[in-house]
Amino acid sequence: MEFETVQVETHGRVGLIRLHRPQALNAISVQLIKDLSAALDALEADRTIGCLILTGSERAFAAGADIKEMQNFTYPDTYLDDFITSWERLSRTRKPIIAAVSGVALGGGCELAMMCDFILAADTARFGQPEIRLGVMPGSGGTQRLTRFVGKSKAMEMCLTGRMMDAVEAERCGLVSRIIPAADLVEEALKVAANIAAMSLPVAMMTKESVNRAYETSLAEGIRFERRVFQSQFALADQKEGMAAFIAKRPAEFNKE
Ligand code: DAK
Repeated sequence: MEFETVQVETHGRVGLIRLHRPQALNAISVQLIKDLSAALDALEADRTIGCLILTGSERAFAAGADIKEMQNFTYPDTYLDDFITSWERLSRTRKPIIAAVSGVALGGGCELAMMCDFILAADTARFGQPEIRLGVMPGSGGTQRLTRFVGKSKAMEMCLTGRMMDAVEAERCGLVSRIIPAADLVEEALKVAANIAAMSLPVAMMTKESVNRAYETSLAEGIRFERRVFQSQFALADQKEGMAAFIAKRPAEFNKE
């Protein structure tokens, strides 16, 4: 798979997408969103891929939307073009996807990371929503997702001042799941992703869907959804395999088609 602004590698059942605009700290251009969406489409269509990773370079996950490209956008450009919708492709990813963040994840970069299922952060990671300093506010979920991750007080402070938080603060407030030494970040993300990819793919996807329901519905509706999906899993060969393997004291072999 060849793209202008992202690189795609597969490692067994793991698909790794690396944002790649080194000259601009991976600033997110219209082309980058197109390439990212196409890479996601391809990896999601491939049944041998069970988990995805989105990462950047050591210096930058992504320094935000491309300010040089955005500077002269007009209101009709942003409203009539597919600017907003195309960014949402990442949040519609059905397979599990991990953000592996090293260096800066700012503005749209922080928003992309938050669209993933969880964030593994290098000890060098820095997160922020600095859009207000450019005379705009977060436009791709920053005010909504950051608030759900870290609560109103910290989200409000981050969005109103544009200050960055480091990896330790990000872990403390629940934005990232774990901090990893920068040199080991991708290797550790690959291990975590391989572990997830070895699970039953439909069960992993249903689990993701169910956790996400917690953000979108009442507790009673969410519990009902979870129960129905859980019940449906008894129709899967992977449920028979997982439980038989436990009883036989052997590793389970999921995803046999
Ligand atoms: N856009 C374009 N170029 C960027 C960039 C960006 N966001 N960030 C960095 N660069 C470029 C720099 O211009 C510089 O290019 P040259 O001058 O070498 O040509 C190169 O990358 C290296 O950057 P620096 O020289 O500045 O490097 P430093 O280490 O000194 O500083 C920094 C690193 C990350 C602190 C700094 O570059 C910085 O503050 N960058 C801007 C961060 C920022 O403000 N990000 C928020 C952007 S606004 C939307 C969805 C989302 C959004 C909007 C709409 N819709 C769906 C409608 C999102 C908006 C944003 O993200």
